[in-house]
Amino acid sequence: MSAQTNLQKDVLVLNLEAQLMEIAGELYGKELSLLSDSELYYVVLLLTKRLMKVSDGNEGEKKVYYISAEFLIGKLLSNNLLNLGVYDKMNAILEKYGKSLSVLEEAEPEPSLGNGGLGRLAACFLDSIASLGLPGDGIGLNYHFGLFKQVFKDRLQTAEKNDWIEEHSWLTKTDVSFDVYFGKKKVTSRLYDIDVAGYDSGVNKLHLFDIESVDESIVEEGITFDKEEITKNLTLFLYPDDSDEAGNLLRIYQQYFMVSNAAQLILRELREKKYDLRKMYEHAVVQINDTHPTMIIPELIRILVEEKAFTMDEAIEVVSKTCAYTNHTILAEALEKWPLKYLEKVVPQLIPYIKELDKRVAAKYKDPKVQIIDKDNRVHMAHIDIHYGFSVNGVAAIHTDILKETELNAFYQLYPEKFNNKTNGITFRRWLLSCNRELAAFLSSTIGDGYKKDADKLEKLLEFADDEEVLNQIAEIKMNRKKDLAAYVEEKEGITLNPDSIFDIQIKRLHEYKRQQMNALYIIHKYLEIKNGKKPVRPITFIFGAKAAPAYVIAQDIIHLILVLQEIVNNDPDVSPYMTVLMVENYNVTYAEKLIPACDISEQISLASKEASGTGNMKFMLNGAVTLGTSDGANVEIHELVGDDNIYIFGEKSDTVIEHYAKADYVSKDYYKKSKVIKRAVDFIVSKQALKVGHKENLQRLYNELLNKDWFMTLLDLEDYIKVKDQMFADYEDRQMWKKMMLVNIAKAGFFSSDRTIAEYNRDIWKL
Ligand code: 26Q
Repeated sequence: MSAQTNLQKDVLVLNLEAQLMEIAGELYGKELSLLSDSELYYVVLLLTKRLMKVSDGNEGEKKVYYISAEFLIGKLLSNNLLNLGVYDKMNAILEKYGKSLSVLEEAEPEPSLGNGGLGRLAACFLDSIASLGLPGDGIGLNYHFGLFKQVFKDRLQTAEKNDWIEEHSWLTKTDVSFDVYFGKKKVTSRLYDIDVAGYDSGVNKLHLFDIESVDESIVEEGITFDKEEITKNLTLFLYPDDSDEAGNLLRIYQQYFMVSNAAQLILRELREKKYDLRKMYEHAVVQINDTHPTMIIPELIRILVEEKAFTMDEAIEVVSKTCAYTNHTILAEALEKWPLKYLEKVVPQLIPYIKELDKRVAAKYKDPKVQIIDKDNRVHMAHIDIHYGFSVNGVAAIHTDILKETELNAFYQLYPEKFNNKTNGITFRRWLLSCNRELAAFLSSTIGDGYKKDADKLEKLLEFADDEEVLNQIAEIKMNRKKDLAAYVEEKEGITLNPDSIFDIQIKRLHEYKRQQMNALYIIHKYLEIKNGKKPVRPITFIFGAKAAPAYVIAQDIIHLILVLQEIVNNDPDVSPYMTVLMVENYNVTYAEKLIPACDISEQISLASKEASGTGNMKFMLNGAVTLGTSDGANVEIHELVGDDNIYIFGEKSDTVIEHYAKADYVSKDYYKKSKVIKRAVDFIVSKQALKVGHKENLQRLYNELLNKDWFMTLLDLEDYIKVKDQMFADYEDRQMWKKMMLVNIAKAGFFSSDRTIAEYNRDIWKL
């Protein structure tokens, strides 16, 4: 039965207003018109949950389980109503009471169940899996305080807990509960589900496991808590501090808790459907999102051997045919290598299996690069995935090529057939239809509604590339979003933005390889130019949003520098008419939905070879921003699609960068000495003027890092960056040309729909 012919749902939809009244009565004993915004939000939330409950699921003979430590789902109200096809109807009802969905959204807390790209990708994938009508559920953890909330104090980042779970929420407590053993220590889990509504399609589930004995009260100041008390702290935070042993152990506890529950849930579903476990791979496929869920492999093998009477050979074969691995990074430090002794402490029951997997590899292959347990007794989690899974994929074409040719070359030699590329994508429901309703409506009126189900149809827009009317409309919509953002920022940050200025935006996790510091050095350069009388024709607004891992010292220093620049620039009467700097506090999905539609220039400036894909770059182009980027990750594919005339590419290419690393011949000081412009910008970091506003310790450390190490080669690309960025600001004044670039970027964004990505996963890997 398709979603359209579901009678129960149709009846509910026909009676939305009566249902709202009924729930308002049950919950608050009040009429709708008397409810506060947050009360009304809960009423609409409960009705939306009811709608999803009576909707059909996506059924089939085979199902994908997308296991991930992160699902950065964002607020759900608008998105669920949109996907259920009742957004406009609900909004019209609310308007009768002087309310609207955008007002209620303000009352919704954002679940912060992810760090960044990897977690947001998992959320886009769930949306697309459901929207394509595929049977597939997500499995992860229900972190009570998720990722920390960022608060700036004295121009430094501090961390607080994000208390996102309220009495009424999208979580539904289920009666599913499993025993999970850490050696002999038993804990009990509890499953909470969040419904995932497909767009004009069935409903899937996001399964989030929690521990019954969790205790929120053990959190003290900020995000500190007793790391030893596993039964109380296991599901409190997402990836807490990894700077000490207890933090690392906790991460392993979380990972095993996640996969033990996942394995039990999967086996239980297979049993309920009376499938033959020996043919498990015909009914289940497990997608392992980075190495965080890797222990699912030895765990499934262990259960099959110890509880289902499989031989070791049989268990390994069946599990290997079931599991597939996605790699999201080539940064060595981000590839998990757990000391064997940590695993022995947390999950002694897995050790014989991990050793067996290692022994089989060692017997077959002598190359030390492909061993599971290395000579220092560290367990390489990715190596388990590659040897004992049937698919290994990278997340953008250049990334997969680098994996094959460099980082994982030894494995590619062994298993060329396992390697494949799946260029990332984004859900257009959230990143266009929902966050930029005016643009979506304009596109519909120009090229029809077809693009909503088939993103490639956006290309029809190219027919209007010289239509002045269309170009002006697109520019006007951009201006409207800039005004919206300015109003939001005024209220949240108390800073005034000029919508007539150019909005240049870099939003992503803070990491040296992403090179926010290079953008900061440009800002210093521009500031000093203006001080010397070289005023830009149009003011520029530089916007950042980024959280840094609490233990990542240099990343904290970069945030400090940007906040120092914000203070200096915005308060300098010679300069502030021409430029503004803003680092928004607590950047998250909600903020992204307001920043992205308002952006003119999308900063994608990672050191070539280091950004696996990037997905923000796709969201920006879809909303008509022009990319300023290096030849890295998905920028390469954006460049191929839009052509040289519609993107600004600068900096060294990945081969050159990889060669610098191989030869260890990059010396940042050489670049500093050679260029007056670079020297002047870098020196400003420790100038009297900067030290008056900032802290010597942070600024000096960052200065030293840039001069003496600069591992991610900021100074290598700085001059080219300045040149190309200045060119971009000049080109912005050719309004006709710029508007056309906006149009081409929107028209070519169809390839980056996660519906395309998921269709490829299904075609090549899952075969549902
Ligand atoms: C692992 C072990 C110990 C501590 C932390 C971690 C850890 C946590 C989170 C490692 C990696 C992450 C997140 C990685 C991530 O977000 N990667 C991004 O994935 C996106 C989706 O594929 C890509 O677009 C980005 O290029 C990539 O950086």
